[in-house]
Amino acid sequence: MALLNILQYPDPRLHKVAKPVAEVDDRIRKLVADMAETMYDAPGIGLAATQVDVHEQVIVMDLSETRDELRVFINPEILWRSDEQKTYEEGCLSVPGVYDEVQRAERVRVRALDEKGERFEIDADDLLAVCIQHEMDHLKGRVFVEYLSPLKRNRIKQKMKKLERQPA
Ligand code: QAP
Ligand code: CO
Repeated sequence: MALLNILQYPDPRLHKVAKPVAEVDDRIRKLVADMAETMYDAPGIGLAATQVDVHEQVIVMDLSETRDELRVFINPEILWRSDEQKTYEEGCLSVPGVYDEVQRAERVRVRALDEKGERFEIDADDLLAVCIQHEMDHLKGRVFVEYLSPLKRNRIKQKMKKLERQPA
């Protein structure tokens, strides 16, 4: 296992579009293991491959208090989204220290492959629905701050540039 480097906004590589995984093989399972280690170390609740500069459709997530319920989504597709929207205060490992409200579908039905390559479907609500939509956005090259006003986004860019000059 290995810790991976997490790209920091506004890195242009965060806007690359991820390709579907052709085969869930040992290479992908190693990526999943390394992404999980990176997410737990951060610590975070979700991480998309795009954030570690791998442009393939892989997401890891763990919303449990005990940090022992890893969820893996490979080639995820949204089959259905509710008309009802919900606002949630989101953050992102690629935009540390920044939290703001984003409006998304309250519930979604998702189809994906797990780390064995087996297809599954889930109905997600609450934080799971928010997190899946946030992470699937990463695979399309979209970061949550792009839903905020241009004024807020520019302030965040300036803040991130300052942080870059003074690394923790
Ligand atoms: C995405 O985000 C998410 O700013 C996952 O300093 C977040 O794991 C989906 C983190 C909220 C839905 C709701 C953020 C860690 C972790 C920070 C994360 C930070 C340290 C964010
Ligand atoms: Co994120």
